[in-house]
Amino acid sequence: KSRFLYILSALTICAGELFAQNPFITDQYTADPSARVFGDRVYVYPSHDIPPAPGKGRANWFVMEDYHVFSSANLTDWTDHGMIVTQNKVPWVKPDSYSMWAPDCIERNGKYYFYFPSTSKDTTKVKGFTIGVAVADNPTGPFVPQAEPIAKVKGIDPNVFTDKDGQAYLYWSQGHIYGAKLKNNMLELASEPVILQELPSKGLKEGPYVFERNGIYYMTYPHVENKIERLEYATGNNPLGPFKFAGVIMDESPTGCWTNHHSILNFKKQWYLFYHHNDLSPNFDKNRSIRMDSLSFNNDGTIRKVIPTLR
Ligand code: FUB
Repeated sequence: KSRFLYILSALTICAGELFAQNPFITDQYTADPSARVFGDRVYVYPSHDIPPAPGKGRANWFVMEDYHVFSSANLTDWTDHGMIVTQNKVPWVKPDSYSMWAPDCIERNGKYYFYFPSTSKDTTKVKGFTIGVAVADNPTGPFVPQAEPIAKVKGIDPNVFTDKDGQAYLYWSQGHIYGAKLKNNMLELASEPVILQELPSKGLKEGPYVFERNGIYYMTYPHVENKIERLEYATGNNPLGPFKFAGVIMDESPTGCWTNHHSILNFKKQWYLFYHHNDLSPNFDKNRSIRMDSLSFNNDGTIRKVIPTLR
């Protein structure tokens, strides 16, 4: 009997190695995955971490020059469609700032709107990070960046949610999470930015990602209380809240990657959590890799905690 159990456990380990999918992009560093279903494929728009090098950005920090988009019809075989936006081709971005942080992309009326944060070269207009848009006719581009960033937005981590009535909302973070309505052109705010109320008040909150399921609006976000980010969520009846804290989606990294940043989507009747970890760079957590795991809900709409498939 013990020999049988030994063989069974060896086979299980081999099968795990054979079918292990995480991280699912391994030829470059990727982070902050924004996953979307367009047509019958999943498209992932991540940040693109590059290894630190003299003359490139700030030492020991995030170094991010451009964005790629990846797609898959089966969540196993991924195509890299190449670079879609790069810092020095965006008119408003400070050249060589290497600060092309977490993006998002959404479709409206057959056009694809790619939102990305970076530092502005015109500090008389905005100091630090702001958010711009690049527009394309296809999910893989070519994306044409707007000449100016979105007015009245200061911060990082854009996320766009379109409600059932067609109203689109832009969310972003700057210590807290902000939200505002977008105009139909998807390029300008249609309301004054507000800080979303009743999320936990202590600690950094960033990386908002909003979705709706069965009439419940889920505001999901990484939250730092003790140095490392934990994915949490809050729920409400309205896209701009108020939201009430509802639980933890994923605990802090047990191996110390201090950021996590995610998106949640439904593809072929299964929910998935996309997130990141520093699997391919265990000694430097600013070179991260994107991962995914399935996610499920309890009958009352609460989210079951996702245990990452870390090796
Ligand atoms: O990737 C750079 C920053 O790290 C993102 O904007 C944050 O959400 C964190 O993941």
